[in-house]
Amino acid sequence: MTKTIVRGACPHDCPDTCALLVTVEDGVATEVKGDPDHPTTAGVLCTKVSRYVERTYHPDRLLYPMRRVGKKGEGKFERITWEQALDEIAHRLQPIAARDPQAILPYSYCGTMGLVQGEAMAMRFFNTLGASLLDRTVCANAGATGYKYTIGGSIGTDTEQFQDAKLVLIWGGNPIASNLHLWMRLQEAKRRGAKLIAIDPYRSLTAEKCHQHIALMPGTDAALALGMMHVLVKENLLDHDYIEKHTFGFAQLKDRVADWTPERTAATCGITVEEVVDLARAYGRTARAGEPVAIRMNYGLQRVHGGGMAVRTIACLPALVGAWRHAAGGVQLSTSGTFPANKTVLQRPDLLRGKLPRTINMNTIGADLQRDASPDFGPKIEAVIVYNSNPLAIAPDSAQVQRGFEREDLFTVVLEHFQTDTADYADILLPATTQLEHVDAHLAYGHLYMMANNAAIAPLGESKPNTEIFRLIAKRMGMNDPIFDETDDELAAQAFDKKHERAVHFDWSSLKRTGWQKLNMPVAPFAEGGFPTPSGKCEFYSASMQADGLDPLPTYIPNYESVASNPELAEKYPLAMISPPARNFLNSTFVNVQSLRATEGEPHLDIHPADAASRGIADGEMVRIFNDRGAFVARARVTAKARAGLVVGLSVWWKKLASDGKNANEVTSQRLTDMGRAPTFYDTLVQVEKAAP
Ligand SMILES: Nc1nc2c(c(=O)[nH]1)N[C@H]1C(S)=C(S)[C@@H](COP(=O)(O)OP(=O)(O)OC[C@H]3O[C@@H](n4cnc5c(=O)[nH]c(N)nc54)[C@H](O)[C@@H]3O)O[C@H]1N2
Ligand SMILES: Nc1nc2c(c(=O)[nH]1)N[C@H]1C(S)=C(S)[C@@H](COP(=O)(O)OP(=O)(O)OC[C@H]3O[C@@H](n4cnc5c(=O)[nH]c(N)nc54)[C@H](O)[C@@H]3O)O[C@H]1N2
Ligand code: SF4
Ligand SMILES: [Mo]
Repeated sequence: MTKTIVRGACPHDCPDTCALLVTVEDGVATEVKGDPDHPTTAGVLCTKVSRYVERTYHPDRLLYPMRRVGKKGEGKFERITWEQALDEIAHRLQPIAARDPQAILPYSYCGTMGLVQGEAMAMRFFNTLGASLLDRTVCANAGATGYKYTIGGSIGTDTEQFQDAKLVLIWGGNPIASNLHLWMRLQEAKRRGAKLIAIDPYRSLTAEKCHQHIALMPGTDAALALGMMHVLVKENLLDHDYIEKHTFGFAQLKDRVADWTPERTAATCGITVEEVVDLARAYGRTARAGEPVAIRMNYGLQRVHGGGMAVRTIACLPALVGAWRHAAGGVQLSTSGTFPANKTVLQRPDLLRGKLPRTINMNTIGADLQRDASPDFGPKIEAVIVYNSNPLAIAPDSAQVQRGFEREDLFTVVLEHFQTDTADYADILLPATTQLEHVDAHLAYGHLYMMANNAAIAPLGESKPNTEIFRLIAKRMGMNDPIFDETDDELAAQAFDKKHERAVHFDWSSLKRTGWQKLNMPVAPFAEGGFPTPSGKCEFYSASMQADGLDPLPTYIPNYESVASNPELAEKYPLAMISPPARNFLNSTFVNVQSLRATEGEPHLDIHPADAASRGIADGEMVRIFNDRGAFVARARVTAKARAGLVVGLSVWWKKLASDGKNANEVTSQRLTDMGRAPTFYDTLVQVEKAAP
């Protein structure tokens, strides 16, 4: 028997990007473990990826190319050869491309975060074709845009420093479920005497374990930050020296927060005046005492109308109290902007040769698939190629998405590991390799290590890496440019820009051996200012925002669906619904892994005892959650974890594995955020009633 250990990287859309050690015995992967030597992984994996072997050898893995034989959505397929699959794809795409290649749309997101298996070969193909561009904004773009206005880029406090913070605000994040390795640091901080405060409408697994939990209404975070600033100014809990040297627009900010009294703030957020004042004092006084105060802001708070503005506003707080002076102070939203990833070299936008195809926003796919050709929209979408994503489950306003994919005249190709909800709508379904079967290079959005993934085992069945599938389609369509001959290792070797000071030491062959290598980065990025904004300062006032038609100062933007902005709607649908990630799923990935689904059980809806009582709903009963867009059923958990006025449906379930064939996205909307063209999953009003038996 031969037994080897292969170094890998977790490919999932998770900030932690763990370093993996894969045990391979006689060509079969038998165990996936976390690398004990990698500083953030520290030998620990989440429950999901601990089951990666189960997922990889799952009896339902797609192993052969398939052609649809049933109706769209029915899920009936017949096996075909790769030759037949490629011929059919080329045969269907070529005439469309000849008329107008913009009628062809890629639809992809972060099923894998790999720089190679993500968009490298795929975008070379779509750029050569001149296909529609996809705005890949389903997740983080409101927050990233807001953060950029204030700080200048996705750069923040290093995860490896958080254990030394004395106060940590966990703001719109649930690290026990979605950022486990930061939680491990926060546990250490707690042992060293730090106070942890969760700011979250829901008593999440994390909020339960913090010293304090402030349960504000969804979408009111900017108001809370403005109220905090009001108290910081009034009680002079400020670092005037830092403000003077490293910030821009303090005088205007001071005016702006003047009328954000604790009373107004508390009323807006649905919390108490004491909670506002005490939070500001804890933050300001800890900082004044010379101790590090850190904020872990996460994406949960930016999936609402004013999500970008909320992040931009919260990002002002550390500079006001001088928190950036400490390595363990400041704020982290994402570290992805620290990486000099070479996306232009990998994806080759120059292949568009000066053309600028129209852009389709992935959040409005439901509506856009149903649009006819028009001067402002461009051609009707005639073909979609889906990879690394499951839009039927994850995109908002699911009934519309389904209607779009049902179109008989739409040609759909899906590259997948499994027959997902989306795969059921494919005309041609192609088997893709998993992370154990292909090579990739990774950045992270929760730490500062460049990561390598080696192939541990041979591809199962006839599955192929995304790269290889796009190489083959490109060639079958007559694209002979040598850029389609580059191997995955050649692509990975170009993943980071060696000319950039942070990555001068990047070398693919050594990275493959060691698995991970830290970027060159100062330990406290903004201790001496140096913000990558236009002014070089932390921008309380942003001229760029003004130029972009936004309020240049922090402000509060109410949810689209709230009493404040739409009282009539709120009367009909009085409950705010959020659908954040379940611990044992990763978006819709892993829902079909039996052991993980068994832990989650079935779709639940957490509802406050008062809201349940007034509807005659008892714990454990099936309920129907609905609004004008649609409805789905779930089993009620009557619990004060959901604050009054809020219901929570942990997500993202595969629809076909739910009793009614639906999930939470039946009720979410296609409206976009204030900035960043991002979705508003958590800006949703619903009504709940007992389900008909
Ligand atoms: N186990 C697991 N881990 C994951 C994922 C997963 O699906 N499962 N998904 C991954 C991905 S793609 C992402 S983007 C991240 C997301 O991870 P996070 O950024 O942590 O985001 P969410 O889980 O969306 O929300 C976190 C918390 O925000 C709260 N929240 C919702 N609305 C608001 C609000 O308006 N204000 C405030 N303050 N809080 C609010 C929710 O109740 C939830 O507890 O996690 C990644 N990690
Ligand atoms: N209601 C609600 N909806 C949400 C969210 C929410 O909190 N609530 N969260 C949103 C967020 S933050 C995000 S990021 C999106 C995530 O949406 P998606 O990025 O679509 O994520 P997944 O649902 O995990 O689907 C990824 C698919 O890619 C496949 N895949 C993985 N690796 C590969 C590969 O190498 N090749 C190929 N071809 N396929 C592969 C997996 O099998 C999986 O089916 O969902 C969003 N939708
Ligand atoms: S999903 Fe996140 S926590 Fe789990 S192994 Fe991957 S990177 Fe680590
Ligand atoms: Mo995400």
